[in-house]
Amino acid sequence: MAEYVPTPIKWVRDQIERYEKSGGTEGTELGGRPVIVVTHQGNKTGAIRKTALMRVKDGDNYVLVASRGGAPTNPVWVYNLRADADVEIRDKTVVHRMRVREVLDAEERTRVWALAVGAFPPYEEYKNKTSRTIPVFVAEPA
Ligand code: F42
Repeated sequence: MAEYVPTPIKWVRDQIERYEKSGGTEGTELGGRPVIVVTHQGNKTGAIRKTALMRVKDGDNYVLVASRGGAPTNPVWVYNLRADADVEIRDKTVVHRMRVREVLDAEERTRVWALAVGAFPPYEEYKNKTSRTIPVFVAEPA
């Protein structure tokens, strides 16, 4: 069984820990907006990794936005999802087994990006902060 290796970013690690330890009843927001926890597999270490993301719903699906605050480089969880599409998404007290796929179609990207900005307006600022194309994934029930 692979081992869970937490992120070195303390505030994120702490939020994920609070979220999960409370069974999804605490630590479920950022700035008053809902957050999800994505569990995925390290593509280099095979370790279990967890990432907190803003909750963006698209029907039964979730939209995962690799914004990393508009940083010039992708968050490395992108490479994990590209390598292994099987993830778990904790949305408060419910954990869903899901499969992710990267959004590469321009029309779909426009549609889901609008959903993302609706859920978390700062995504638009982040997009304008970097020349990087922010990777976007859709997670669908497995
Ligand atoms: N980040 C976003 O990009 N979008 C969001 O909507 C978002 C919301 C959010 C809400 C609450 C919160 O607490 C954090 C939030 N974050 C959001 C931050 C997010 O949770 C991540 O911290 C951020 O996106 C950076 O992700 P990252 O995967 O780049 O994290 C780094 C710092 C990290 O954990 N690095 C590890 C390390 O040891 O340095 C390695 C992690 C890893 O997956 N390693 C892989 C492996 O094999 O184990 C290899 C990866 C590779 O290099 O290929």
